[in-house]
Amino acid sequence: MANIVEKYIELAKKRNPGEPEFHQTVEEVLTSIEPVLEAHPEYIESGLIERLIEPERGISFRVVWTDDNGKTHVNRGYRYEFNSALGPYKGGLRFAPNVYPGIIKFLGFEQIFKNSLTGLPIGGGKGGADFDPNGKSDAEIMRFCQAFMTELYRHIGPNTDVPAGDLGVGAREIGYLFGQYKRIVNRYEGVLTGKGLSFGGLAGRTEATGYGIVFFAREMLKHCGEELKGKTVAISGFGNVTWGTAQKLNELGAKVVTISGPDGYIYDEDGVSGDKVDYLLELRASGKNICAPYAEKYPNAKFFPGKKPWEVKADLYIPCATQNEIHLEDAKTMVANGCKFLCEGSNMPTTNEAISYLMENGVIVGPSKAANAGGVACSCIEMGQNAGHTVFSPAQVYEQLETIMVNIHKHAAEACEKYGLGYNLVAGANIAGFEKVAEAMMAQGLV
Ligand code: 2IT
Repeated sequence: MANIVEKYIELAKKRNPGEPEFHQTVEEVLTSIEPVLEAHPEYIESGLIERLIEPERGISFRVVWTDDNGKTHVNRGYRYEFNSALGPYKGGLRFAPNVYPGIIKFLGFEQIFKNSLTGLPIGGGKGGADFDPNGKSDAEIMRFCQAFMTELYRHIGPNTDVPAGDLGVGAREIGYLFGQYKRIVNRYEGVLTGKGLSFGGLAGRTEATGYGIVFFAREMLKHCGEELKGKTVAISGFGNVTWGTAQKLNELGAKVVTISGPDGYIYDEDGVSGDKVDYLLELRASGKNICAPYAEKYPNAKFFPGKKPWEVKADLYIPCATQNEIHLEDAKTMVANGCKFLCEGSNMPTTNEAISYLMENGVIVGPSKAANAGGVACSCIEMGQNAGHTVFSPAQVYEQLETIMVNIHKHAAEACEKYGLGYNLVAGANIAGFEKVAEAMMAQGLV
């Protein structure tokens, strides 16, 4: 079976040259599901894996907009509609200068299994543009979003493909994208999630990803006979996910000692709590140089320019910034510092070599596709709220979110157990996510 899996990994590399992020996730997922493929030869016979690694549809389009000085700019927009076996394509839009097909395909592929793990009826997709929102005026952001949607609208719909935010796409961008969609199609419908509360957005969606990550981490610790209370936690990033994560960690009695930005990281021995957590939102709005202003405002905090927080001694590490922020060298430092738990907040923050090293050295790893699924789960609840022409209360949302995260952990833990892999959540999440998609694909025939 190892040979067959190797063959598919090679196929993905050959068909998608120069896209290492996509190769990385295909390798991670396919290697994990080897035992399932052994138990189900019909999956191989029906070309299921070959179909799974090929997006159902990939759209690339020109986005033309003018800046405030009247200068014309041309960007490239994308939407990869990866898999619709479980429901309409669902996944965020990322606006960042490094966006190219390899990033969107990695995120879209991850999204298939993440969405499956939520237990909700959503397929996998992802999109974005190589547009840098940093330093742009509000009017420029609006014109870009309108130009982007002027092409995207024809490919999406509440029962077809429902985008949301990701890095560089927050409530403001979703608002502009929604306004343009509505203007073009002349229908008021839940075609995007992460909307503002005044026009169909879900209470709690902003903090949902971070809260979900902490619920997942709590379940990991509980499984190992430990609790979050009193634990020291090193986290990275400064955006919505970091904010929600820090908030919930504080609420559950853990101590957050780091945050990070493009300029380095902050070590705050007193804990990032109270108004310091709210201050993250202000930092986020500024978009750049996070640490220097934090250290200025809270002089007890230490600023380590150009460094990552993984050199800090902590009980639990939660990367919340972006992909591949933990490399093998970081993993070695973490193990040397006695790390026991890593819970991935951002999508694929750890390289495959780093994950292997951590697991070989007894670290429990909670993979992002399971741990950060609370965001997309709440997006699906927002779709339901819009389709039902109703409004859910924050309490209703939080209760569902917690139940979903507890179940994701349970199903991932059971899946690895079932295949004799012990408590291996990386394999368990891939297997549990895959099993449901595979069953649905088999039932729907060769499409
Ligand atoms: O990575 C993710 O799960 C997201 N950016 C959220 C996707 C969504 O559709 O809410």
